[in-house]
Amino acid sequence: MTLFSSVEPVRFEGPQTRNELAYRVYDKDRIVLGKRMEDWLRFAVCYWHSFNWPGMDIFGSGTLPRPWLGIPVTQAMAEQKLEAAFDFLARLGAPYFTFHDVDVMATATTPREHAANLQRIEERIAAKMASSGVKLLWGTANLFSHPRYAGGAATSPDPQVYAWAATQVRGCLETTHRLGGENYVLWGGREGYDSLLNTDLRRELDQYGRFLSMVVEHKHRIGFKGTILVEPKPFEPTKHQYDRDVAAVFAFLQRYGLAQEVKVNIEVNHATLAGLDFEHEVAAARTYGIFGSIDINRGDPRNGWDTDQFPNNAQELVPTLVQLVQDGGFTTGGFNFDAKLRRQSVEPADLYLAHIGGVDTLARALLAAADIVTDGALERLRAERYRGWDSDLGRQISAGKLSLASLSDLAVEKGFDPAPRSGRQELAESLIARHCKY
Ligand code: XUL
Ligand code: CO
Repeated sequence: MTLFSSVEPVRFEGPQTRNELAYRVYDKDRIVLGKRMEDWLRFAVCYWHSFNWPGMDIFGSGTLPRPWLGIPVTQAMAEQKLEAAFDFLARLGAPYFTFHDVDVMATATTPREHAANLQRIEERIAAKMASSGVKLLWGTANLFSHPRYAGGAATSPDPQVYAWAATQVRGCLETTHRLGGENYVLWGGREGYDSLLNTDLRRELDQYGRFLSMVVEHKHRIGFKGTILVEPKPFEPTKHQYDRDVAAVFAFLQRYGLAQEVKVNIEVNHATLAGLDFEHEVAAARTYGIFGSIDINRGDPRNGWDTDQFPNNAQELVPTLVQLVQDGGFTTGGFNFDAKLRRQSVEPADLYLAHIGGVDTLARALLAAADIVTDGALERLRAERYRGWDSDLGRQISAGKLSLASLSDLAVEKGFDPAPRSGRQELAESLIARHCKY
């Protein structure tokens, strides 16, 4: 018996069910365009928000019953948490989970103790994974909570802090590898600055570039076949985070020769904090060839911070799901619920209700996207808009056959007078809306 045992295993019961602890749309074995729903969504429950977060905020302490939390966390507490976490994962029917090193292990004070404690819980996690069949989508090291990281981890002004970060990442990458993790994530929460006045920007970026190169070197040394992912976010906790969005990460990867080695883990609420649409970030990553995985959540449109709420608006997610369906799905990535309960959601059932709502939202968006891609009208509308590029003129420009001068000469000679044409934006928007019927 754990905190989460009071809820029966969550099953698909269809849209008519009156049971709130059932899936209405997510039917894991339902085939959508040749692939099981579970294999399209590859959803994960995150350890930190679901099992490690006690519901505190900057004005108040924890509200959620999480009896395994405390300072320090002992091995017994870490094991009690693991028991509860895997009970929840199994009852929810989650195929994957994600974790930070410090989420799962007993508190450590020295680098040696850190490695030992992680190793100790890893064996327990491995046993739980084997008996439950739950897989690891990704692991990551927490390089932002401990006071030592206040000035940054890989961008710290202190090389001993940098070495501590290396210890944590090495340990967590190796643990992720041994647990069969499909990706390894780096979110640089403290890799940025609060003031440029005390910051050597060039030095910090070079340190960070070297750190990421070491991670990639180590990945190959140990034979980890998963994907290394950087997670963009513009700010919070720092005023400016170096990995502010997909474009900034891509520029960084190119500068340090890592664009073939590292991809991105895109989070909805991070995209919106950066003033960008989530689907823009996904489109940018696909364009640059660095799309990896998704942290699914949402912000509050009237709050300017990372509220990490569970997604509940399928229509908002359809433009992203259309892209995913066009690509045939994730490769090593998945949808990780990097989302947390509100402070008043104190009952164990609330964690189930939150995830069920989120998973059904993804399933709705997937079904709508599959219909849109099958129907083809959106793709035709787009193709029609670029039709001119199939002409002789378009082909010659694309093939690089014309110089600036020859092109301008041609325009003058032919007297080009192109008339404005409809972009059909309203039609495209209506098309998305009318397919959202699940
Ligand atoms: C923080 C965030 C992290 C990363 C993992 O905003 O998204 O939880 O996903 O470190
Ligand atoms: Co995240």
